[in-house]
Formats: sequence, C-alpha cells, structure tokens
Amino acid sequence: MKWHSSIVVALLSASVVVNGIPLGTTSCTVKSQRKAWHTLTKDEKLEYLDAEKCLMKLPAKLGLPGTRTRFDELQASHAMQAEITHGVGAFLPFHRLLMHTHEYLMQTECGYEGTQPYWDEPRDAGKFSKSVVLDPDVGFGGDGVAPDNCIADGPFVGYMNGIGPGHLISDHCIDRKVNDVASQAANQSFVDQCYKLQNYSTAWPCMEGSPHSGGHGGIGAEMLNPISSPGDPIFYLHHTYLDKVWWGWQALNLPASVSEITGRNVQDPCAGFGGGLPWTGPNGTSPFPGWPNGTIPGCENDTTPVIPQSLPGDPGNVTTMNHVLNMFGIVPNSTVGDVLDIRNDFLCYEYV
Ligand SMILES: [Cu+2]
Repeated sequence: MKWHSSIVVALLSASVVVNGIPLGTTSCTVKSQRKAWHTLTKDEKLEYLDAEKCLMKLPAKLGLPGTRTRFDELQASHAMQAEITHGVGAFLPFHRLLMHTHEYLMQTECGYEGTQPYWDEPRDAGKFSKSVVLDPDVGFGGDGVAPDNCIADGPFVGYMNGIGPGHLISDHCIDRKVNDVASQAANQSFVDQCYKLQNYSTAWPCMEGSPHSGGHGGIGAEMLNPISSPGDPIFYLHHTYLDKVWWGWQALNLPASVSEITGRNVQDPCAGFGGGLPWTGPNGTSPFPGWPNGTIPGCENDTTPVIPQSLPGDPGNVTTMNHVLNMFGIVPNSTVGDVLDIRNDFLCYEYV
C-alpha cells in the first residue's frame, strides 16, 4: 500500500532494506486487516464489488496485449508470465504481490477504503455452489449457464474480457462451471497436510497443489485456466485465501519463513502445478475431469523442463530473495525478499 512512503521510512529507520523497502521494521504499527468475505457487512461487500467494477471501467494505461481496463492489466501481468510464476519458487511471492497490487489499485484509483478480503474456502469445501461468495446481489454472481457458461447474474455480468482463454487474445464473457466435487480440494485437511512440511522446498508445491486447486477447480472455466484466471474477479478472493494459507504456514516456521526462499525458476510443465505434486483431489483422485491423478496429458514420458522466458529474474535456476517480481509497470517491481513478511512496512497487513 505504501510504495511512496516506504522510501522515506527506510531513510528514517535502521533496518534491513531491500530495493529501498524496509523489511521487518517497527514502522508497520497499524496493520490493515484482511477479513473473510462472509464476515463482511453488506455495505462492505458492496463497496468492494463497486471498487472492482471501477477497475473494470478505468482505462488501461500500459498497452499490454488484450487490455482495455486497469482490471485487464492485472490479468495481463498474470497471463504474460504465467510460465515463470507457477510451478516455481516465486509462485507464492508473485501472487502475494498481485493481491497487494489489486488492493492498492482499488484504494488509490477507486477510492476503496476497505482491504482485500479473502474467501474462507474450507468453509465452503464440497459445496461451492451454495457459497455466499456467489450471491447475485451481494456477491460475485453465480454459475455460468449453457451454452457458453457465461455468468448470468451478479455485478460482473456482461463484462467483456479481452484476454484468454489461456494466452489467446479474444473477446469473451466471464465464464464459470462450478464443480462441487472439485471444490472438495479446498478442504482444511489439505492445508493441514502442507502445514506438516517445515521446509519451503516441499511446502510451496504442497500449497500450490491443493489447497490452491480447490478454488480454481471449484469455480471452473476461466478460473480453471492457469494463465487467464484473473479474468474472473473471484480470483482475487481465492488467491488472497491462498496467501492467508501461506502466511499461516510462515507463522509456524518463523524466522526462516520470512528470511529464506528456495525453489526453481524454471517450470517443469510435467511435474504438475507446484512441481513434484499433482493437482490432487479428494481421496487421491484428480479434481479435474480428464486429468488422471499425477499425470498431465502429454507428459507421461516427458522429463524435459521448459526453457523460461527471458524476463527479469535470477540467473540460474534457484529462486533467491533478489528474484524480481515483474509487474509490467502497473506498480514498481518488487523482489521476493520484499514480500516474504506481511508484517513489513511495505505490506503491513494481517489476517483476521
Ligand atoms: Cu496464478
């Protein structure tokens, strides 16, 4: 939230400074509170939805492919580098920064006075279709409808999205295909399994597998696309939830969890999301029709890693604190080290 003031604060405090941003300072005295969607008042929900609609009306500034609005630019920043922000060590840091940036744009460009809420997904695991998140009046609208699975109610009906599916640049509606079975991957038991892993090297693939897959598979369609999924505004509620899951893990593993990072920079497309772990559904099944558990189509005998795009980042193939998180000019780039600790002066928030 404080891209400008943080530099001033850095000058005033004798703390560790990464890219001009202080880490672990005492400057963050009043943390903003991120709350679960279902705990917000009706007015708070409507303010958030209005701010999202505002981002969907503000014109794009950066000339990124397929973008017409600021909302689209956030989506583009995800789509354009999806291969180097998924299945890699920077997966959780990049998405933390993307959530923060979304919140920041709402606040600074749309007058939003609240914070970025999250979807308490375990509460709705196995029954996403009944979630208050999908309320047509004070929520994101409901499931898509045949034949094209476009959403038919709610505040975002009729939004013409220019990015996706995947890397395609094409106009289409926001679509959904809610899948209650797939949403079982949002069950708390998957979070608990990841929390048993004390090293980031094994914990991030666990978190990127399930619980991450629960929100994507449970909403389906656009949300199930690993490249263009931020075209559905539910994406931000889902990934803020995943950020909460990550912070919950970090809180169990301090101080290493806010001062160390590892993982690969090169995605292995055949290792499954998170790499090494497949998208695992309930009882070891695949949450996604057509994807046998542990096997991605075409990858049965493939061991060749994909070559990364040449975007700013580490040389070599181990994610470090200095790994650059590219925001394409929407906000200044950050590094992994800038976003590891949500209590630092740059982020300064907590989950309640
Ligand atoms: Cu993503």
